[in-house]
Amino acid sequence: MTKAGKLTGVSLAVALSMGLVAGCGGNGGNNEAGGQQTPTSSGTASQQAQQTEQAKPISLEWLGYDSYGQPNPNSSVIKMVEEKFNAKFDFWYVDSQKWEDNLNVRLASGEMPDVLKITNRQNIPKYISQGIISPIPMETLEKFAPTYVKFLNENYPELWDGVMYEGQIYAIPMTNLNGTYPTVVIWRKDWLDNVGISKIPETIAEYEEAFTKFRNEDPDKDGKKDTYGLSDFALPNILGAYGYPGISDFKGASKGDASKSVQFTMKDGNVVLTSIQPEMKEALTLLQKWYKAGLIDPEFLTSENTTGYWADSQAFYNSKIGITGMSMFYHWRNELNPDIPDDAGGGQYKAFKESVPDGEAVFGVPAVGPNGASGTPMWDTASHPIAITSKAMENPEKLELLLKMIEAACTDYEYYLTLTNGEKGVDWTLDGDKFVNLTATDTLAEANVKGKNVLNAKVSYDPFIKQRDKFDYEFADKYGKISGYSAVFVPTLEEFSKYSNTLNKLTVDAYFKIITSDVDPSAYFDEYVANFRANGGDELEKAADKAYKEMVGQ
Ligand SMILES: [Ca+2]
Repeated sequence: MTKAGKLTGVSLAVALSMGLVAGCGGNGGNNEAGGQQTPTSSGTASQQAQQTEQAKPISLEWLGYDSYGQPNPNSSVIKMVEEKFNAKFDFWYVDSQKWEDNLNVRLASGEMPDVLKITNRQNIPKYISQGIISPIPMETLEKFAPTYVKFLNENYPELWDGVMYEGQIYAIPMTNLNGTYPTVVIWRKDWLDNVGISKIPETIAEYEEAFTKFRNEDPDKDGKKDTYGLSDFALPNILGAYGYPGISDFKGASKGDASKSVQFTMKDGNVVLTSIQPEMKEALTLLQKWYKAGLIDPEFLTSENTTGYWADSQAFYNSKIGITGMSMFYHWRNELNPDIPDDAGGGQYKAFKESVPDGEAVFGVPAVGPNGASGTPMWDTASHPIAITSKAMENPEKLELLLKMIEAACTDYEYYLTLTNGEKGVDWTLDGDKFVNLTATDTLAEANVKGKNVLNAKVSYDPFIKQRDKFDYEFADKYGKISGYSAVFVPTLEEFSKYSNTLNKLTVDAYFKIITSDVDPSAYFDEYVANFRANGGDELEKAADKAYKEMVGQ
């Protein structure tokens, strides 16, 4: 049905554009006349009716963006897209601070946009059961957005999982380039020099040697034994030398954020919980040894971030520890951008240099463990996917239009820049190859009003981003391409809300206890695992495996 309709539309459009309609009144007019009788005698009138019908723009009720401000329908960006695609946009605005609540009210009253951003992928099954979103056939995606599909398949294949239900695709994945760079490893290079280590440590043995010297050989040369190797920000890196880090953020987990310790990974084709894997026993055994040897700052219990922005490490700024991490390449960017006046590097690098002007902070790599494992935790590589609603699916041209817009956003650089950065010559310009942002100070709301970041449907196409923000991503590619661990996406589970707080607490208590006391790591870890399983861990793991397999259609 839909296919036949679509083909008719296409062939008519082709006929019109070639000026072939005249003379084929009885032939081409049959489907498009909206069921009305078209007398053959009034050929000219029916041609005009057809042309008007054909020229009528496809309208889209649009909520395919992060709505910080209400887009001005007369802005040049919106007008440009409307002309390019013969489209008419009707913008929904949902306060981004109250997105879920405000959107639910409108959906519940029977209203529905055509294009819908899915802020929380966990909502997909709910939207399906409410009849709000419809499956998108892969063949349609490949037909109208081939470049985008190829880009996903080659760079973000994992993202299809999060938009599926019972094996069908319900939204178009959107990507987060920064999430592809694992959290960083930052060393005090001047300390390494001072203790006679010329190579940035790479293996667990090399890490241990550096930490031992940092503790015992006065790397800051003040004559006092007042330095340590590491604190909490480097712990996931050390766990990662053995396997998926059972806690990805010790501060967050100990403050009760269960998502920092209750995570899933795949083992032998099954979804498993990370913190109870036997590799963690080995890692914790090592950390206990390091703690006893004084290599770990005892204040790791309350975190090296004692105040301010979460990525700040006061212990590192104050020359108490020789390694930090947990944050992104741009936080610690230590090369200055010649195009930014008075550039001082990334925010955390700047803070460090203000505290220790002669200190040297450099990028390292995650420790490689005895079996070759290594990696730091990664942020999500997914951004909010974009769905088409069941209302929009009544007219196949709407999905087609959405996909053509997505395809254009990853095949035409200047078009992409217009969608994300505004009007050429007004909001941005190109100086040779160099992108120059003329309205970088726009707030998110101001940007939306101008039509920036509204009609790209959240597409963020890596090759274009790297072309636009060349300095940043050349830097990122030089230092940030290290190994990392990213969690498997699992749909909403009742068991997660039911058990995750208890499980997080058990994990935090056990990990801290093993590191800081002289319990037998092996026996204590086994006891923890048994406790964890008995207190909902087992049930959660089984539910997660089942939900994952249901989602991908296994
Ligand atoms: Ca000292």
